[in-house]
This record gives sequence, structure tokens and C-alpha cells, in this order.
Amino acid sequence: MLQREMTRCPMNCSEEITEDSLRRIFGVPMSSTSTIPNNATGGQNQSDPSIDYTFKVISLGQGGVGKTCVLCRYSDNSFFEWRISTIGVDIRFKSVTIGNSTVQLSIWDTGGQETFRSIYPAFVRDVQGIIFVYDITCKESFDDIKFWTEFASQYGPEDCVKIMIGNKCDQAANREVDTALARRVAESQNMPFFETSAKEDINCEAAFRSVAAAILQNARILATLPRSRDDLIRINKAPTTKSKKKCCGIL
Ligand SMILES: Nc1nc2c(ncn2[C@@H]2O[C@H](COP(=O)(O)OP(=O)(O)OP(=O)(O)O)[C@@H](O)[C@H]2O)c(=O)[nH]1
Ligand SMILES: [Mg+2]
Repeated sequence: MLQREMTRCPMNCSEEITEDSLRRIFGVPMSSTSTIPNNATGGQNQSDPSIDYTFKVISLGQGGVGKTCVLCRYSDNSFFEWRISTIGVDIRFKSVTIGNSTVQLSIWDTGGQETFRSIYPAFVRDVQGIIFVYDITCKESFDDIKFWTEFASQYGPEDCVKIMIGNKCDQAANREVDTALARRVAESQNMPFFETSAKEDINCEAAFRSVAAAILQNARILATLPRSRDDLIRINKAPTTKSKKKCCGIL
């Protein structure tokens, strides 16, 4: 059973762990195309008036399944063979145009190592999209999706778009997860399903676009978001407030 207390400071001070404090602990290694989000909800782009909405999307899944590679393929069209485990979270941004709308995706890439799992409740609670990733050559990573979907149900918002990705589909000879089974599992939870290969550039863009498109079509989710163009006007008029000093000594 996942506990709410996991988002509390490990030193037992009363302060809740926030994205800001985590950023101070871990730092956020940024890609060259990234910018630090300017609020704790994942970064409205306040300087680009062509952006209609900013959607916060998070990827979840076991370590090594290729979450970072799928994202790098989508955001930079790059791929790396070597394994560099993501420490905490990384963030990348990508603009996507769907129909008449231009959306900025702020994509939060999580490290899958068990040590980091306790910090993610703070990250999933205000997302608009969640991408569950497993590795088609690793049955254990597919079984782990159950943990992540329950995690998302417990800590994520009621209304958010969820999809499931089976990555490394270029490795057909080493397949351990049957495509039809995975599709049934995804469909039983109303999730679109994609098999992707970050290495061979298969379906990575399609997966992210489908998330953006599904959020755009969801009136309940959109109703919770400011339109960035409107927000720009509101932000420009807003009086500046001093940031509150944090009590938490280690954070
Ligand atoms: N063959 C193949 N290898 C891949 C693919 N995607 C990722 N890999 C490899 O899988 C390994 C792990 O990839 P990462 O993207 O770092 O995995 P991750 O899920 O981000 O791992 P954590 O950050 O530890 O959670 C790397 O060696 C990648 O080269 C793919 O589509 N095909
Ligand atoms: Mg990673």
C-alpha cells in the first residue's frame, strides 16, 4: 500500500516535498533544448504567445526500459546505446501542433530505480498525461506496470490521459511480452497502446502526439488549465509577491 507520507521530508520536518525542493536536491539535468519550468505545475511558457496550452506529461516505468531514450528520440531525434540511469527527474519540452492548437508538452522523465519511487507522488498529482513504459524483452518490467498504474490512480489526478508503451520492439528475437496480451491489458484500462523503438525510431512521435491530442479532446482536463495566451495577460498584470522562506533545513 502506498503511503501519502512518502512526500514528506525524510527528516520529519512538517514541510511537504515539492518539485522545487526536489529540484534543489537532485538538480535537474536539462537537455540543450530545455528550459527550467517557471512554476511548480510544470511550466507555462509565459514568453511564447503562440502556445495555446502547456500540458504536463510524466513517464513512469521500471529502470532501463528506455523512458529517456523514447523521450530523446521524440524531442531531439537522438538515441544513445549506453545506459545512464536518470537520477530523480529530467524535464524536456517540445511544442506540437495539432489541428489549430499549438501545445507545449513539458515532459517529466523519471528514474525507474526503486529508491526514487517515494518522491514521485509530488510529481504526478498535477499532470495531464501519464505514459507507462515497459520493455518488450523484459516480462518483469511489464508486470511492474501494475504497480505504476495503481500508483497513478492513487496519486495522480482523476482526469488525466494515460497510455502504455512497450519499448524496444526492434528486439523481436528477445521478446518476452506478447503484443496482443499487452494490448488487452492496456485496453482494459482504457489506455491507447503503442509498441515503440527509440533505437529504430518507431512510434515514438505517434505516442507523444496521441497523448497531446487526447488531452486536447478532453474538455474536463482543459477546463482545469489556463490557456497560455490568456494566462500571459494575467501574469503580466499580476503583482509580484515575495517567495516564502522554506522551513525545511535539508531541502
Ligand atoms: N534495442 C533497444 N535498446 C533501447 C531502446 N530504448 C532504449 N534502449 C537501451 O536501453 C537502455 C536503457 O535506456 P534508458 O532510456 O536509459 O532507460 P530508462 O527507462 O530511462 O532507465 P532509468 O533512467 O534508469 O529509469 C540503454 O542502453 C538504451 O540504449 C530501444 O528502443 N531499442
Ligand atoms: Mg532514464
